[in-house]
Amino acid sequence: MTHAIETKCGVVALIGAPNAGKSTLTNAIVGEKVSIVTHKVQTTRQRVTGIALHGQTQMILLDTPGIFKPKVRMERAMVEAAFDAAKDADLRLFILDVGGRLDEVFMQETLAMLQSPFIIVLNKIDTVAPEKLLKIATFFKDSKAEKVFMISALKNDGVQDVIHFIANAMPLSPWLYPEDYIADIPERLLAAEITREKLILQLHQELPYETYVETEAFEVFQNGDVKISQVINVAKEGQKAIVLGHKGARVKAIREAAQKELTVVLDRKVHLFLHVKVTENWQEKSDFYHLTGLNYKA
Ligand SMILES: Nc1nc2c(ncn2[C@@H]2O[C@H](COP(=O)(O)OP(=O)(O)OP(=O)(O)O)[C@@H](O)[C@H]2O)c(=O)[nH]1
Ligand SMILES: [Mg+2]
Repeated sequence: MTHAIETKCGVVALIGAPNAGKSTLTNAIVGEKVSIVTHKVQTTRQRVTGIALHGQTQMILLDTPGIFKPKVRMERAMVEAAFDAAKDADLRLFILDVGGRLDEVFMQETLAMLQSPFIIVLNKIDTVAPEKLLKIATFFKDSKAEKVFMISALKNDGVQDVIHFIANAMPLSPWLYPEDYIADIPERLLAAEITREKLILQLHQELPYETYVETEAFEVFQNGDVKISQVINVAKEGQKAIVLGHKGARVKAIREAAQKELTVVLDRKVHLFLHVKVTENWQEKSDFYHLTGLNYKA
């Protein structure tokens, strides 16, 4: 008699404050970059699905926008997307930046909202002294967490232990994605995200939050090359000048960096075209929400 090998598969939500390192950890678990990362808060705006295999277990990772007190529509939609992901998951990872200011009220409130089972992941341990780490770990001593991990997602320190724990916690199930899948994101949205990452990295003001990138055309030519046309929407005329830069130098640098990465990610020659457009109040327009899968009515 033959036995089929039992496969496991489940959904894991990564939750935490903005900039805690959720996307960095998602990428570290997947082993490839599937979610954009920058030093600025609110980089991730919508749910991003990364997929990783560990032995016979497929782990579907939901990277989410940070949890914070939302003020405007887009922020409400982002926070809602994070909590929705947590609700659907088989396991939750609550990720904290141990190097940052530790807001006890925030931690308590988030813990109170998180359903079980969840684990706590203390990230960026490369930035603090062991005494501070111990103090933080003590804070979670009586929480309902299954376990507290101390890692550096950036330096890939401790990540294997987290992967191991997640894989063990997944339920018996067929895999939901083919074996070689590492992400579930439409190519147009992925392309827009990559450009947005380069945009944030090039701009130093508050401006990144006032922009959104939209892929208008994604054409594959006979020879396999792809032409991608995108619009960088900004909220005001003055912001357009900032994105363009002196004689268009900044948008050129953004274009070159994004094109280079897209060529690698899509594994084909990419011709990227960027247009900067003023779209007043884009955060109040429903198109943006439909494109990114956020709830306009949040
Ligand atoms: N030193 C150090 N930096 C880290 C570590 N993990 C992430 N970072 C950095 O922290 C910053 C934020 O990382 P992200 O992964 O974008 O954080 P996030 O939680 O996804 O942020 P949002 O999407 O804005 O909510 C980036 O500059 C990362 O390089 C770590 O273990 N150590
Ligand atoms: Mg992120």
